Parts: sequence; structure tokens; C-alpha cells
Amino acid sequence: MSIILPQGSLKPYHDPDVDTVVSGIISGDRHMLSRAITLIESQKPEHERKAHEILDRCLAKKTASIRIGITGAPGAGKSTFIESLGELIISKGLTLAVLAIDPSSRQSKGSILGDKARMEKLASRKEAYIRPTASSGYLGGTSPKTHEVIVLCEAAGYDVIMVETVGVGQSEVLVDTMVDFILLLMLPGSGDELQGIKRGIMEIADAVAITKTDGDQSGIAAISKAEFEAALRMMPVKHPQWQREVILTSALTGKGIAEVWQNISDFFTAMRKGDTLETRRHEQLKSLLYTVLEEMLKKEFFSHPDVKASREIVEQQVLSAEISPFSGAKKLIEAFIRPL
Ligand SMILES: Nc1nc2c(ncn2[C@@H]2O[C@H](COP(=O)(O)OP(=O)(O)OP(=O)(O)O)[C@@H](O)[C@H]2O)c(=O)[nH]1
Ligand SMILES: [Mg+2]
Repeated sequence: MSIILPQGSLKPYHDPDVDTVVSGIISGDRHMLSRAITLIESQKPEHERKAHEILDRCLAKKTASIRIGITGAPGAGKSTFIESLGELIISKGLTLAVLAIDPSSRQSKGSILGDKARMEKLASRKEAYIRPTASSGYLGGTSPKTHEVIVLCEAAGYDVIMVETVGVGQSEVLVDTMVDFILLLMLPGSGDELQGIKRGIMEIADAVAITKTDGDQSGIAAISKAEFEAALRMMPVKHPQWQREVILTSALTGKGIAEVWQNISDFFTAMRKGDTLETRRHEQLKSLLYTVLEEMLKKEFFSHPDVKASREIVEQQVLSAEISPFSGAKKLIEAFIRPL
């Protein structure tokens, strides 16, 4: 039976094949890039298979892109800052892909509507591609799949890739395995947070930008700058050839944005000397390989029918002190590798 479609209606939906998607991405077709990213983010096995075929083909395309992570607490001004820095990057004749935190999936201090309007300005530029990242099950907007999305954006020819992420636990470590340069955004007067969780993120930052230093914030901003500079001096050295700086900025007035871009450019000049960038990317790939492997093993393990069948019994045995947690874990591993 044939389907008769009324005039002007949509044609039946056909998934483009791998060749079409790959050549589309490489020729800069945003629609194909978006479709490939959707496949990457899908949990369906058939989508994953296709996504990896596309990805493996895109890996072959070597690019000289630069990868920047923009991290900071919710409401620190990341999206607004990206918009402002993004415009400067475009004015230098470069193209830009932004993997943004999906405004609908976060707990935010920033207004969702306002956020959309800001990113829309950059999104309307043909030199920029903005994609909200789906990070289901991950905090902070970054997942191991973010790396795959970066690779696709690079195959599509973008010169600069920016990843927006909230600096919380897991995501800061992950983002450090995916980008070359991490810019930490801090609000003026947030120096006291240095005692707490922010230390981890400070260690991986390659520069700190203090945001929103406009209006009546300039006095407090100068104090914060000194505090952060002192804190950075106490941190272990990340790259021996790089001195981390603290820059006062305002996305509203444009203050410090050019200085940040200069700092990033200087970083890449320093890192490109003697293959440091290449060596680091190799280390990052190795680290990602094992992160992904661990995840796959965990997933395989807990979905294994024999593990599922023995879990409850083993748990009970551990709770009733019949066996130790160590022996319990060993029993489950045996069920996994030697199914009865
Ligand atoms: N005065 C001033 N306000 C700013 C500046 N940059 C951002 N804001 C405001 O700060 C709020 C949060 O900004 P966002 O850019 O959404 O912050 P964010 O870090 O992306 O927020 P999340 O994505 O929710 O983590 C918004 O209301 C902005 O208008 C700035 O340079 N100066
Ligand atoms: Mg944001």
C-alpha cells in the first residue's frame, strides 16, 4: 500500500545514512551536525552504533582547533561572558561552536528567558553554532559524550570550541580531560569560597576572570583579584610554561574581554612550543578511554542477568554478617565472569 500525502505536507521521515551525515558535517552543514550530535546523545543502541561510525570517520579529520572550558558557579555569568567573548572571537575572523548548559535542565540563579535572549544573539551569527548539551545523569553540564560532540564540531570546521560547565565535583575533572584551556569565572567577593569546594576547580584553572565588575563592584573586585592571585600562587603548578592570571571583566561593558582573549592566545602560543599541546591531548585521550571503559563495565556488570539474580541474596548475606562486603563483591564478580 502506498501512502498518499496531501500536497504541501511533510515527506515521510528518512534517516540519512552515515555517508550523507559525514559528508554533510565536513562540508559545514549545521543540520547534519545537529543530527549527528542527537545520535551521540541517544541512549538507543542502534543510534549509538551509527553515532560511533560517524564519529570514527570524523576523527580522521585533523584540525588545529582550540578548546576552551568556561566554568563557574551557577549565575556566575558564564553564558553572558561566552556571548561577549564569542563576538570578539568572530570579529577576529574565527568560527565558534559553543556547547552550552541547557537552560531548561539546570537549577539556575540566572533567568531562563534572559539567558535565551543572550545566547540567541550569538546563535543568530552564521560564524557561531550553539548547542545545549544533554548531560543526563551528570552534574554540571559535561559528560564523557561532550568529548565526542567536540570532535564532531571540529570536523565541521569550527576554529574555537567553548564548553560551558558548572564547576561541581565530577564535571571539573571531566572537563579537564576534554579542553586545552580552562577559564574559571568567579563573582566579585567570592574569595571566601576559596576555603571550600572551589579549591579543586582552582587547581585546574588556567586563568581566572572575575565577572560583573561593573557598577559599584569595582572596589570589592580589586580585593577579590588580590585574593585569587594569592590563592593561585598556593596551587600546584599545572603547566610549567604558563603563569596563571586573574583578570577583571564585565560582559555588560566589555571590560577585560579583549584581555582574556589575549591571555588565551598567549597560552596557545606557549603550549604549541615543543608539542606540549599534542602531548596533553594524548594524555587526555588515554584518561577518557579509561573513564568510558569504567562506565561501560559498570553498565554491563549491573545489567548482567546473573548479577541481577544474585544481588539481593548477596546483600542479605552481607547485612546479616554472614559474609563480609569484600566477599560479597567477589561473589558478584564471579557471577559476572563465570555465569552458572
Ligand atoms: N552587572 C552584570 N550582570 C551580569 C554580567 N554578566 C551576567 N550578568 C547577569 O548575571 C545573571 C546570570 O548570568 P548568566 O550568564 O546566565 O550566568 P551563568 O553562569 O551562565 O548561569 P547558569 O548557566 O545558570 O549557571 C544574569 O541576570 C545576567 O544578566 C555582567 O557583566 N554584569
Ligand atoms: Mg549559563
